[in-house]
Amino acid sequence: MREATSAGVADLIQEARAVYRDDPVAAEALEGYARRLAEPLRVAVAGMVKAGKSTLLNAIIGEEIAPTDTGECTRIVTWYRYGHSPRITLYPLEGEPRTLPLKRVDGRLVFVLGQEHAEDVERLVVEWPSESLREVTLIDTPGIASLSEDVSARSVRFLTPEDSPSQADAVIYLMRHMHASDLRFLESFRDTEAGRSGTVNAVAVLSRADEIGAGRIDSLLSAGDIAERYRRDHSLRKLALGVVPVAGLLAQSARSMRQADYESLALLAGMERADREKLLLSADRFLRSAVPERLGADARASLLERFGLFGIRLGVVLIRAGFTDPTPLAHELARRSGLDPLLAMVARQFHARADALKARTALVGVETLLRTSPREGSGHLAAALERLQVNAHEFRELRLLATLRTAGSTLSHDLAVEAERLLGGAGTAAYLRLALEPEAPPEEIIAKARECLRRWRLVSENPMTDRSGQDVCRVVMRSCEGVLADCAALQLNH
Ligand SMILES: Nc1nc2c(ncn2[C@@H]2O[C@H](COP(=O)(O)OP(=O)(O)OP(=O)(O)O)[C@@H](O)[C@H]2O)c(=O)[nH]1
Ligand SMILES: [Mg+2]
Repeated sequence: MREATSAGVADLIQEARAVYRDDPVAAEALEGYARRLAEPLRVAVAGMVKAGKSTLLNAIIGEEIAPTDTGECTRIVTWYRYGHSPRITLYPLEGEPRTLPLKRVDGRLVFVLGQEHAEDVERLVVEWPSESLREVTLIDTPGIASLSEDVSARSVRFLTPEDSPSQADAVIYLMRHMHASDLRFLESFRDTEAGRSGTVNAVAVLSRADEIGAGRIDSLLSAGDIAERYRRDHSLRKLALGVVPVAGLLAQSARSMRQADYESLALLAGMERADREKLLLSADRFLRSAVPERLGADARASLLERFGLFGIRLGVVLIRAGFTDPTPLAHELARRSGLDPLLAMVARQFHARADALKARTALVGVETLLRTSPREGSGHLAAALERLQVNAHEFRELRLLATLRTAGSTLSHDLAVEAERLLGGAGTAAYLRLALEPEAPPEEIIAKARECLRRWRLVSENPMTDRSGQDVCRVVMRSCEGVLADCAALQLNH
């Protein structure tokens, strides 16, 4: 993002603070937007009840700190942000925030709410010294469409409030199958950002992917096929920037694998194949069987809870294929869980655009304020807001990407696909825009960017290209020029 845009948005907020200085509610909101600009990007993890949100969040952070049981805490919006030392703060709906004790049971963090009921808590904030939280604040949300309407409403209010921008800049949305209610939620998340800043800001996860083929060893392949189908699905394509299958439980447990897990898996790997297959036919059979003798009831239950039948089967296959040390085995299990492609997508789509996404949230905030409490003398604010929205190239890219995905374009299919890529639809790095290898040297980047620029100029000058097509060409050409300008600046700096 160009610094001028960031600075422009910060200035706009300052001006708005002067206009609204006698309105404490507006002033506080504006102060919040200004703070948000300087903080890490906020990414919420959302989805239906038991979609696997908290488990996936643990996998991303690399520690088991989000509760995944059925306790009160799963009903509270919980923020995980970077802090030098661990700390949990409870913000009640009424009264002062208070620090909760740090308690671990069996390696897991436990929130001790004391007298408080989930309904009376506005949010929990967990500060944690995890590297993965330096760039992004993750927010765990209670299940949408849960049996309790109140719990569901909390998430919806938090993510898609009616008269302010969403508390989250972007969403990782989990679904086990695609339901109408998933699409409805994604639609309303997109629509909170609607109006002139309309963009698509969610990535979708086909969650609990290991359960898709009833835990068979090829489950993740089937999940991959389904995700591919969803990716092409017309209604979802408009609402999510991509779909990836992830076995969150496997990812979480692999990242925190213990010696005891490894020993249990090794015992199973040592059994006769036919016996083992019979044993692993169902969770019930696995828990109740007397073989292998040395695998006690507690160890069985723990292994099943932590890895699921699929994870156990995969672990055994891998040990038999030569992964005979816990560390390489854990890495391989994590690799196969599908977590890395999700992290890469989040990095490409969210981290790389963090400044633009945060600036956009702030603009939506100021715009809403001007609409809901108009003021005498705020004309210059409205004009500055409009200038930023129309002229900042980052916002034009985001808007056009959304338009191409929702309304489509009059361009040929191939050109539309290339336009999406050049606008940063697959990520904003130059090599991604230009479909080059990550290590492409600057000369290659420059040559390809010039070639694209030439081609798109020809398209724009072609009499067959109509007005809306020309609009696309203009923004795409500007994106190509942006890549060239960045290369030139880099070379100057060397
Ligand atoms: N097999 C399998 N089970 C999973 C996976 N992810 C989560 N689970 C299990 O599903 C149950 C719910 O997981 P959570 O992570 O708490 O789901 P959630 O979406 O946070 O649930 P709520 O917050 O209560 O809506 C737990 O028993 C998890 O162990 C997965 O990838 N595979
Ligand atoms: Mg949860």
